[in-house]
Amino acid sequence: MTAINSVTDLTVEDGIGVLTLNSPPVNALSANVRDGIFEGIKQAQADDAVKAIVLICDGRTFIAGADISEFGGAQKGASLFEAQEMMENSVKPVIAAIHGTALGGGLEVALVANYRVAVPSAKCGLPEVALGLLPGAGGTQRLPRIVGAEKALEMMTSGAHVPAKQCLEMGLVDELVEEGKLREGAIAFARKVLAENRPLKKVRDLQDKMDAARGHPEIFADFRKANARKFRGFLAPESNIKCIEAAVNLPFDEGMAVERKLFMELMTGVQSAAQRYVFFAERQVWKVPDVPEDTAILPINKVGIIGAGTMGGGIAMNFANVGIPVKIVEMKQDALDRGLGVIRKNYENTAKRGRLTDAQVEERTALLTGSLSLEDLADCDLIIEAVFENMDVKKDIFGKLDKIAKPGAILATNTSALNIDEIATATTRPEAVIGLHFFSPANVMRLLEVVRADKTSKEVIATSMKLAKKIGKIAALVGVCPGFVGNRMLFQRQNQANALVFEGAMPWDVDRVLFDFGFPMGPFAMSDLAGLDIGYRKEDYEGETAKRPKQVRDELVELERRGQKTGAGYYDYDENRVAKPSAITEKIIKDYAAKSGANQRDISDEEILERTIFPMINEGAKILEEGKAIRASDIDIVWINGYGWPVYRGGPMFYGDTVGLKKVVERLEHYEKQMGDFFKPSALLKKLAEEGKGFKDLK
Ligand code: 3H9
Repeated sequence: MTAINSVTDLTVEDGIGVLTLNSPPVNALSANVRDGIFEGIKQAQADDAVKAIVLICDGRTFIAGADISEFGGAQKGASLFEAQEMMENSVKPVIAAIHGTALGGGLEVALVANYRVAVPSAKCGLPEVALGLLPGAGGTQRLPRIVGAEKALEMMTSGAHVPAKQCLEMGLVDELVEEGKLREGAIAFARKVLAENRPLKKVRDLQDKMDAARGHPEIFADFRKANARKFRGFLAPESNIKCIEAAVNLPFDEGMAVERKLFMELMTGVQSAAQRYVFFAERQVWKVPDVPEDTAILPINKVGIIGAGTMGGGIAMNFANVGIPVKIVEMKQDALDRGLGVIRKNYENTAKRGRLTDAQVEERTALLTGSLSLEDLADCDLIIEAVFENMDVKKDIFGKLDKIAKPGAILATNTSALNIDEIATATTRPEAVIGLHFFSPANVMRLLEVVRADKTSKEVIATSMKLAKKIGKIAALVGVCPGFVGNRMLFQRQNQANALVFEGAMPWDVDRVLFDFGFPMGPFAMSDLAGLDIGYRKEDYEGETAKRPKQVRDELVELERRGQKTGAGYYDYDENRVAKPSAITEKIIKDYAAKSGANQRDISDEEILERTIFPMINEGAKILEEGKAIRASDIDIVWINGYGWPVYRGGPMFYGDTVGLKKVVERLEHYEKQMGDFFKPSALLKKLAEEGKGFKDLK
């Protein structure tokens, strides 16, 4: 064995040179790996004992792409292009041997080999689009030459990790070899190439599929049209499409020039910076500084859920989906039957769309059992309370659970607003109490706020985070405060959305500005979707129990404008649920403002954006000051995964840094002067702004 460098070695086995890369965790194309490929292939070619070369990786995966953490830094060692050229121009056949994932630059390396073999569990993909990029090492020109324009469009704009069997069918992989025997299989394949005297096939020379697509611009027009909604706001999908068009219409080298130009545009742009930041934020969020990786994890083999409503049912599905039995407790048989019925319907609907088999529907529903007695939760390892938001009711339940639950069980609440420290006082084991704040629909939404109370134990935190990962959520650990992280910041936005309407903007103006910013919908459209009567109580604003004045929303509900479900809310809806601005709503707002003495005026889009978004950034800073979130990027994860914040803007804290905290503070102070304390910048925000820093500089 010859060591090429610290991460690469070359062994020669009976005529086959095996070049092995070993750069944990994912063999990303750092300088050492690029050098290793360049030098290794060069040496293998110079070695007369080597007749063919196998490129293989140690560890969990083939090359998972360029080293994202190196982006933007000075280039050291061989460039990726130099390493690729060395492979593509090799005078001896090169075979890439793939296990784990060949992604991005990793697949682009495999694409300059003459042949590719893979184990059945391997996957290949060009996921650059998810980083706001396009494959910048020839992937946009080589992939379509193998799989054709249509499949390349799908793969590159979705970033999908395509299973090896499908890769074989598409010709992306030449042969599958036995699982666990990649090295032997790849060597045997190399021998076959030599024995059969197969040509030194170069993907760049394949032209048939490009010729077939040329003269069919409708392939691209149709694809753009079909995906317009999905791609809205993102720059990278369109650039990926343009590169595939170039592959079809231009000679290889000219296509490469188009790829380079568009890659550099994306790479230096703010969207890709945001999406790369989110990539690392999603991995960072799992790390809890004071809860070490080796903290004991409690076994969770059975889950109990209290409440079979929409929330309880959705939560239950998460566990059944991964094979964990769930017992659901309700107070009344009909509510229990209804809840279990809704879950079954949900599964059946998924099966109808082909995403579950009938057998899976049966397996999952069989894991769910109902009960009318809390005592039946005695053998559960985790119990999640998901009843309505009332402190007395919750404390009563936790007091009872304390007596019923087995020692070591985790007692969780799904509250979105109540003080979990107070709930924990109802038990004699506050260390077992934690918040698991799921977002509706709980079986769909990716976010889970794991809420740590004062006395929650490290084991309970570590177990909750691990379990979140198991059920496919992305979990952010947050502290107890009103609304926790997500809703606390939402209150700020909602406050200003309502204020703006009071001052002269219409709901559709506010919604349009936030939609154009990149949210899937604005706050008023969202209210119409959820139902304006959620939490509505006439006694809150009328009679002796009144605790606030009557608002626009109350008037709308009184007129039976309860949102989409009644065909009208803030908006009017046609039979296809298409929203139109409503003259009735406008009149209610104008009358309300006149009665309250509001001086309505024209409000610019810029003001709408600043007044809805900047107070959120300010609140995020307060959350950090108070230690209710571990890092600014955790807050961004909450907003991207729980509230539809556009990922290409990186989350509210990243956006604050993009705008510049100096400007954010200036604008907040401007509004503070006009409208008071609501806009007062937090001490942390002011300090960072004064020092010319951003949230990214916080340690
Ligand atoms: C590209 O290739 C551009 C080229 O077209 C052109 C250039 C000219 N770089 O996800 P995990 C780290 S763009 C640096 O938890 P898993 C990750 O941060 C790239 N670091 O593991 C984590 O670190 P830590 C296109 C990376 O088993 C650790 O590895 N490629 C990279 O759940 C483990 O990661 C991609 O977009 C990287 N490329 O999943 C693929 N990848 O432990 C990105 C990972 O300190 N990667 N790390 O937190 C993935 O999708 C997943 O990591 C993978 C493994 C599926 C490979």
